This record gives sequence, C-alpha cells and structure tokens, in this order.
Amino acid sequence: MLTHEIVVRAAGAGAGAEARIRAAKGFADLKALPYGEGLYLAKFTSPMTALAAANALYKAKEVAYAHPNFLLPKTFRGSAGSAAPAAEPFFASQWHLENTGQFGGTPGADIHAKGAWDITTGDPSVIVAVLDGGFEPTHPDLDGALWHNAGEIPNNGIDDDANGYVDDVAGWNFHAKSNDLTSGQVPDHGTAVAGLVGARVNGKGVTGVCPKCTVLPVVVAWTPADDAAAFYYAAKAGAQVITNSWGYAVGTPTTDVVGEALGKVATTGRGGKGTIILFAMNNIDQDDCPAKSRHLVARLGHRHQRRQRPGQEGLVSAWGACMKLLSPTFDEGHKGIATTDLTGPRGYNNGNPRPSSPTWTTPTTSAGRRPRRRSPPGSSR
Ligand SMILES: [Ca+2]
Ligand SMILES: [Ca+2]
Ligand SMILES: [Ca+2]
Repeated sequence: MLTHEIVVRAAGAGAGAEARIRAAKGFADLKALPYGEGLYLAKFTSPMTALAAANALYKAKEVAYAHPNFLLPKTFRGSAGSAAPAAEPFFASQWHLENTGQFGGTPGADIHAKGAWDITTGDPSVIVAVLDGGFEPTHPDLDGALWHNAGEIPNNGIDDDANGYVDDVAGWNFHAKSNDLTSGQVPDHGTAVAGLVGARVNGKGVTGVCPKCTVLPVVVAWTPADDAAAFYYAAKAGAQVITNSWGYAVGTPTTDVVGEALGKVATTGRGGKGTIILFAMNNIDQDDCPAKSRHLVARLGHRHQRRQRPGQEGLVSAWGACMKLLSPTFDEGHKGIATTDLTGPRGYNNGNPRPSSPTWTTPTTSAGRRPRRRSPPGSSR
C-alpha cells in the first residue's frame, strides 16, 4: 500500500537532490534519515502525489533511487500468531505436544512439537495414512485435513481410477467394504487418532502434530487378506507414513500375506524410498517383541509423568528390544491426550463433559484406548 512518504537517495555528493525533492508537486515535508548520508524521507500531500514524485525523481540525475515508503505486510516465520498451532483453544491440554507440567506431569515429557513447527507445520502433499477402526470424516477439526482421491468421480458406481475400489473418494473401509468410513468397529478411536495427526489450525479445538498434512483414513477389518490390502491401498494412494494404533494379540504370529505386504510397502512405497510404518506396542506389561517384523517401527507409550529411563514408572505399554520410539500415550487413571472426538453425545467425551470442552473434543482423561488388544504384527519366519 502507498503512503504519503517516499524514500530518496541522493546521487554522488548529494548536491541538488534536496532541491529537486522540494520542487516536486505536492511536497509537504523533508527530513534526512540518520542511517545514511544523502538519504531522505519526503512527505507529500497525498499518496498519489508521493508516487508521482518518486517516479519523477527516479529519473533525475541528482537522485540514485526514489521509491514509495510502502506499507508491506510481513509474515512471521515460526512464531506464535493467530495461525500458530499453539494458539488453538485446547493446546494447553495437549501435553503430548508441550508438557509444561500442567496436569502434575513431568515438564518436557512431550514430543517437542514447537521445535518442529519452527521448521514446518507440514504440507498437504505429505499423506499420513491412519489405519484404524472408523472415522468421522465430517468432523469440524478435520475439515480440510482428509485425503481427496482426484482420480475418482464420486457416487457414480464406477471405479474411475481403477485401483480396485469403487467411489473411494476419501479412503476405504475394509470392514464395511465400502467408502463409508464411519461404520468401522470403533469410530471414536479412528477419529481421535486422525486428529492427533492432522487436526487443523482453525481457531477451534485442538491441533494435530502436522496440521497441514493430509490424513488418509483407512478402516481395517478382521482378516489377514484385508489387512494386507489396507497396507497396499495406503501405499498406492501415496502415503509417506502409515500409522497403526492397533495390533494383533500378543503371541499371534504374523501371517505370511501380511508380512509380505509390510515388506513390500516398507521397501517400495514412497516412490521406492519406502513407506514408514508405525505400530503401537500392546497395552500390557509384557515383552512384545519376539516376533516383530523388521519392517516396522514399534512405538512404546509413556504417561504425562514420564520418568527418565525405560522400566521406570511412566511407561505404560509392552516393551522389548524391537522398540524404536517412545512417545506419549493414555493410561487408565492418568491424563489422556486431548484430541478430536466424535461429535454429539458419542465418543470419549460423552459422560465426561466439561464446560470448556466442545463435545467434539476430548478432555484430557479418556482418549487413547485401543480398538482391541492386539499386538503389532511381526515376522512369521
Ligand atoms: Ca477407485
Ligand atoms: Ca467413481
Ligand atoms: Ca483446530
């Protein structure tokens, strides 16, 4: 935007520049700028006379440069503002992103999300597939977060992109064998996980850890063939990361068909770089590693009161040598993680309402249950 002012730099020794400025039409005032000899801030009677004077002076031999003293909007990289994830209304409850000890927890027992956000808050081209038990795709804090299959014409009964799934415009439900993502075994769980990944920065509710990434919802079913298909589906849709907050029961050998799918996706996904596959370890206190696939990143959970070393109080899931990541989780009787919840009188927030919590955001006591007690799949070999 123009202002009444222009900046003028005199050429050479500066002789004559000041006279030229004073002679310009609409001239009102002049002062020398203290940070350079022959540098002036000139004021005019209107923004348009200022612009005309700048253009005329620019051509004068006594002047090196002249330009309007514009109002230039700035964006502030990485700092808190209205578009910053940390400004979301329920951020203070999201101790997993920044634990300040707000619930009697251990300050710093979090994933240090703000440090990552100084670099990036994600990009829509980064697709994170959430394999889970059902979703609420119309959730207000997931608005704009979900994957859109550009190759699929909605509701025409035709598999337009020929990926084997008819009208899969936003994901696929292997449980219902349809594009209805809401009808899985545990839609509250999938909705909560989707929000942890990609809830938007929109001035409402919570933020996801990657609030500009794309979430691909995939509802898992019961059989190994369906599970393998779900991994292939996510990879073919372009998922860079596949996150699984579920697993098979401890001791269940991984079937060959699932093991092969994990191996192929982990080595050939992401255009040959390999898709990252994350699996939560089991909720119980047991070595969960004997049969793990080498293709997985197994994730152990800790409470908001994390202690310093594994094996100490604060670790809540199974354990073992395969564990590669430690991250916050929910435990009965301890603070849960605030995230998106089913809207209305359903979901984790039902029966546990708080005046400050919309019914589509969980408070901090009840998110993080698993769909069923299964341990991550491992290799059968
Ligand atoms: Ca399709
Ligand atoms: Ca179609
Ligand atoms: Ca939000």
